[in-house]
Amino acid sequence: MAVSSKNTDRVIMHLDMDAFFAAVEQLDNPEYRGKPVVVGADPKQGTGRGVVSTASYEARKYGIHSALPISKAYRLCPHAIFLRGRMHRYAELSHQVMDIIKNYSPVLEQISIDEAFVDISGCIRLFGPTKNIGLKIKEDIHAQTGLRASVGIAPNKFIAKIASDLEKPDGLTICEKDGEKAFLAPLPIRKLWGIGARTEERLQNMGIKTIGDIADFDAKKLTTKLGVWGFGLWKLANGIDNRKVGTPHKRKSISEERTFYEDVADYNMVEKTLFKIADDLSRTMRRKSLKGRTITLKLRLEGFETHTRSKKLTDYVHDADSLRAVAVDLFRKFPIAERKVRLVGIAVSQLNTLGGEQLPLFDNTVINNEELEKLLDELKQRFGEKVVMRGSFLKKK
Ligand code: TTP
Ligand code: MG
Repeated sequence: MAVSSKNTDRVIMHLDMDAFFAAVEQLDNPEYRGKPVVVGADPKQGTGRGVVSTASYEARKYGIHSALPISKAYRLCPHAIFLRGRMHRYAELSHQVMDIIKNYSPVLEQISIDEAFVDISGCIRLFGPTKNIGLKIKEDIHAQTGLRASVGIAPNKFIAKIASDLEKPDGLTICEKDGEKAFLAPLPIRKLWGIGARTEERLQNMGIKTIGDIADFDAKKLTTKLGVWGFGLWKLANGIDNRKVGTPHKRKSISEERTFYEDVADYNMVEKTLFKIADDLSRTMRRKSLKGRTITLKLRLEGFETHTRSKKLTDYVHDADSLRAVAVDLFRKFPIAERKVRLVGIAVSQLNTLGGEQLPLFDNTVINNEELEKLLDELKQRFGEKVVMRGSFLKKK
């Protein structure tokens, strides 16, 4: 199979902050430095529910990592410092970091709170060879925020992302142009996007262990075995990826959920929690300028039995009232048979971006409901949760 595309002459950087939430806690609380810090749910002496958001590198030595049940983290290292997390502060530092990077190149695509791709092709003349740029950005971030980042620089996004992870923490890994295949070849296949344990096993059964093995495999055969996806993998393994920085990755859904401290039989409480989730989710969606048409209720019952129920609407929505109404309706219709609830969540899919339009703050005499909600969000963001409340919240039931 012939390869039609080659990497263009671009230099892409991927930057990922080290142990981000935990590092911020160690920054703000010097007494936590050098110690195992775990940010996540309350461990409650080992009986807590929920999961680890992240762990400092000191805590990772005990086997603690993101998404691990918090009770397990507690068993692995009971003397760790367990913290709930302060999203506002993390968001603040995230903005600061992104602003520092923008001094080097405006072509920046932030992909999570602590991660971004940056096209630095244009700044090589100004700042010298790629290694210097990487070092300078890392140093700037450290000098201005006190935090450490790991950086990967490569001819494309795919390799830059792999590279930033290779020497974490405080890493700087560079893959030069025309060195793509050699760079990737020795790496294990699980470093490729989308390869989970099952595909890994399947590929290993075909004698494929490294990315180099995929690159050398017959592309046609791989496509026959794995479908179109196989060809995509083969291209990546050969170091080919022409996605531009700034191409928004299309998010499929957005969701929010809560685990109860104890399974609850009080369905009123479940509905109240759905209200709170709808509020938070609506706020996040408005901040990201997203609307969606399918609303899904997620329900986990005692014994870990998980169900979802969805409703497709005729309009795209993101207002809290719609999310609440649909979620509660789906919940009321669910044949729950007096079982207790462990977790509830709401997801919104079939998303549509609103083109990031700006809210005209006070220059608009007529403010509709949607604009009002956005305005309240802005005020809350600036002055804190409790500064404003909608009239309907104050009404007694
Ligand atoms: P990551 O960059 O995946 O992790 P990290 O920065 O903590 O550590 P690393 O040095 O390996 O990059 O995620 C960034 C932040 O996002 C992380 O600090 C906490 C949050 N997060 C969660 O809340 N839950 C998760 O499952 C993950 C993976 C991250
Ligand atoms: Mg990180």
